Amino acid sequence: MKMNMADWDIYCLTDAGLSRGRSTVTVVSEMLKAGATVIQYREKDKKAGEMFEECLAIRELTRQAGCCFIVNDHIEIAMLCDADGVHIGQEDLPVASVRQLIGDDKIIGLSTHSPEQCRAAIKAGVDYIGVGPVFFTKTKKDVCDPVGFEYLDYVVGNHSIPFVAIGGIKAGNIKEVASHGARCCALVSEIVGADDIADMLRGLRSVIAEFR
Ligand code: 3NM
Repeated sequence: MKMNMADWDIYCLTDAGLSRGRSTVTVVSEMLKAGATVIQYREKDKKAGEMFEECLAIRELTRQAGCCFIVNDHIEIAMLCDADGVHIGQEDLPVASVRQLIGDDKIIGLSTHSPEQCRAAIKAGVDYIGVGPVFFTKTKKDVCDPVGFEYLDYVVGNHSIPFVAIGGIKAGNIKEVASHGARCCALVSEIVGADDIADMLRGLRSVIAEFR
């Protein structure tokens, strides 16, 4: 069965390069301590074997915690570890082909950066979209310039598809993003780079809770 996306508040992502020496599984355990509702495995510099081993461990932990588990880019790893879904970008395989592989019971998320991409994503049948980058970010290579609040406001005002605001979101600006209508925000560096990951995530979740 497809996992419920309605309880997503903070969308957590892994990034070993920004985790200050902590292992990806340790980082995920800290996120789960704070009640993470969704975690995406996103590792750009690891070999498939290592990613597969980590995803198997994370699948076990997230299943025990009732947390949704999404794998970035690697459809084969998502399928092999029985993740709840995959997240893909504009230049990856077409959504219809990804759907053919993973089936109707799994979640497909797609990064979008413009109204045109939003409309195309909805037409293609994705389950949720990423909306960003809201602010400048160094975390994602080759991402377009920030879309500011203009694109976010467009999605909020015109569509009902679940979406995740992303890009440069921090403890200091998340309230502003939520006030524009985002009920789920994705943060990479602010969470994995925090001194106390669980504490940071608890604080971020409490901001979103004020808007629900
Ligand atoms: N996707 P941080 S921006 C993974 O706009 C990702 O699609 C983006 O990292 C998009 O929270 C981004 O450290 C990186 O800015 C977000």
